[in-house]
Amino acid sequence: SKPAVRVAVTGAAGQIGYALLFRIASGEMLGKDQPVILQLLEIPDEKAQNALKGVIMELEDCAFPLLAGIEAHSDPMQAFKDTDYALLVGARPRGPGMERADLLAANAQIFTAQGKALNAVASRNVKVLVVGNPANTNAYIAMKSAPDLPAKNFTAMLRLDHNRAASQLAAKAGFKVGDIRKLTVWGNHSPTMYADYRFATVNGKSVQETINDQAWNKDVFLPTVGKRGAAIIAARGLSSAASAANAAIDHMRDWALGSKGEWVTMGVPSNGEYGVPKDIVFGFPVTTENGEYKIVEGLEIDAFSQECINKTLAELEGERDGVKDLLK
Ligand code: NAX
Repeated sequence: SKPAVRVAVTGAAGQIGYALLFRIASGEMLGKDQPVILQLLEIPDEKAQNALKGVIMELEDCAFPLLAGIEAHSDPMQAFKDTDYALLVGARPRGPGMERADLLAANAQIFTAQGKALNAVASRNVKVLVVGNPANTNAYIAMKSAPDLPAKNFTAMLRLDHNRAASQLAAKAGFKVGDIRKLTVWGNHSPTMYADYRFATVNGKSVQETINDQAWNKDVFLPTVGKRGAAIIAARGLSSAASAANAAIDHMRDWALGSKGEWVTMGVPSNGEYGVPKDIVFGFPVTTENGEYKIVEGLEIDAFSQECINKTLAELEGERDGVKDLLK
């Protein structure tokens, strides 16, 4: 059988961690023939470490044949040692009365330390997915803190937005969600993201022509997808966890195993594509093959789309400028 790969997960005792780890261990992320060693990171706090112990007991009790080892850590330098995949889920949530700048600063500290640790000890081919919010800017910070690793190894999760958009389109037009191709979400994982189905098809037929309702796009679809996270908090009293874990699995699986020519959405550092300044971590349509992603280039951007892209880009530039001094 294949040699085991190392998968680091931070925030492992949190809600997303609880929905994620069992699926990684059962082979849903990297394949049913790929043994994994889980390297789990939580904060040193006693309660978090105890909760992590409980999660590990449950992982053991699943007797997953592919689970070749489990480690619990409170230091990223140990958790990221030789890791092939790193899912950075743990982040500082926004507390009562916390300003956006405080949130950025608290997370800048976490993702600077974790980027440095990845730089020092991870596999040189490590694939990093940042889930913890603000995900795009946290990925940018980790990337900038890891100058010895290729920038392209750092990605942020836009896949939940992509999957939410697909599900809304399917419900609107009676498509099977799995038949939708060439959908994408541009920009920041935030309500400013731009879910774009202008290129989307179902069985070769244009989704836009089938729906043919620009008012629905602007007044219903985009706000519904953009505010879906808030709607789930309002309904469940907790933020989305299982759907977020599912999107993380989709993102990593497609990156590692290939999208077979299909588009998927990933937040990746720009090389200047579509006028997005270099290094901004931005949601783009990508295809993946042999462990590498490629941004789909040359798509036409109409005036409405350009306006949407400008808005989400302006937000990301603001976040980047907000952490500039913290990155020195
Ligand atoms: P929880 O609060 O349930 O769990 C987070 C866990 O991370 C906690 O156990 C905490 O102790 C741990 N943690 C905090 N700082 C850490 C550090 N420096 N190192 C290691 N562990 C650390 O949150 P959960 O619901 O699991 O959400 C986790 C993150 O995902 C949040 O930042 C959330 O905003 C973000 N989300 C991102 C999404 C995306 O699409 N990109 C969607 C879902 C989710 O809202």
